[in-house]
Formats: sequence, C-alpha cells, structure tokens
Amino acid sequence: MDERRMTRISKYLARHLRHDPQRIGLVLDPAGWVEADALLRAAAEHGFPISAEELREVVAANDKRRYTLEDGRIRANQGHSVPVDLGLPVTEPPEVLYHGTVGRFVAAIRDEGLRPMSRHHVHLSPDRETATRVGARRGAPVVLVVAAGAMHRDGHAFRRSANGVWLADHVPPRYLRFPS
Ligand code: HQG
Repeated sequence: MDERRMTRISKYLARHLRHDPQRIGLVLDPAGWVEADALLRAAAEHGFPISAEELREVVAANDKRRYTLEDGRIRANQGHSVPVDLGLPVTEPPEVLYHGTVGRFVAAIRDEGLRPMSRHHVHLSPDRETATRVGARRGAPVVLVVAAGAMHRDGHAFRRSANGVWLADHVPPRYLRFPS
C-alpha cells in the first residue's frame, strides 16, 4: 500500500474510533472496542471500503501505533473525544516528561496549566524529540518540561497508553517549566 492510502485509512480510523463512530453507525463498547468486521462493513456501506488486509497493514505499520487489533476487535490507543474508559492502570511516571505546544498557547498555559482541551487527557511525551514533533503540528514548537515525579508524589494520577503516550487529567502551572 502506498503512503497516501495508508494515511487516508489511518485518518478515517481516527475519525471513527476516536471522535465520531455514530457517523457510520458504529457503537464502541465502553473501553472503545468495536468488532473489526463491523468496522469494515460500516466503512464500505459509507463509501470508504477498506480490506481486512489493509486494516491489518495500517495497524501494524502505523508510525505511532495508534490502534490495537486483537481477537477480532480494534480500538484507538488514545486520543478519544467520545467517552471511553481505556482501563489503563495508574502508573508511576518518569521524573520528567515533556509537552509540545506553540507560542500562542503559552500565556494561557502559564495561567491555568495544561488542560485536556477536546481530548480526555493531557498528552505528555517521554522525550523532548517527540514533544517537539507534537508541537510542530501547529507551528514553531515550544517544549514545556513537566515535573511528573513531583506531581505523582503529590497524588496526581498518570497513565500510559499502549503507544507510550503519558496521560494526565491536568497539569497545574507549578509543575511546568517554560523555555526562557
Ligand atoms: C494546548 C497527536 C490553551 C496544548 C499528537 C495543545 C499527540 C492549551 C492543544 C496527541 C492549554 C491541544 C495530543 C491551555 C493545553 N490553554 N491551550 N490551558 N492546555 N493547551 O491535539 O498534546 O496524531 O488535543 O498545548 O502527536 O497537541 O492524534 O493535544 O497544543 O500525541 O495520534 O491545546 O495528538 O497524536 O491539542 O496532541 P491536542 P496535543 P495523534
């Protein structure tokens, strides 16, 4: 499969497994899973046929491991805006995590900390390089350093998604370090 087809399918999956399953008549279970066959049927019925082979290839080759396909079911690993409980255990984070953003959000973030905005959680990266890529989706990246260890000791819960993204409910400003 070429890169463009791969990206189109991945975006189609993100839209329907994270944000808008009802658009194609899908119902996710409470943990975000749907039968892969049901997904393929719904996609075909709504004018976007995907083969089972293509689905497997996209899940396996996806640059960010955005999806898990197992026991005939598929779900997005993170990034939902529809309510799902991924059932991820609370996990001790590394001492430091990173968040990539852009300059125009910095004043608000200094004020109120990091908020999930339209997602369920604040997404944090394990390394600066990843955070830089996340920020660069929107413009010149600004990388904030998050005192995750201190937050954890103060009782804030961290979870880690199947693709290595760290999730928190909110990061108060006192745990953030901004570049000078
Ligand atoms: C910003 C992609 C104003 C925040 C990526 C970000 C990631 C605030 C934006 C994943 C704020 C939300 C998540 C506040 C946070 N005031 N702005 N108080 N708090 N923000 O897309 O972290 O391709 O929901 O800095 O690679 O950018 O979807 O979050 O700029 O892993 O798999 O509000 O999405 O992965 O944007 O990205 P997003 P994100 P996928």
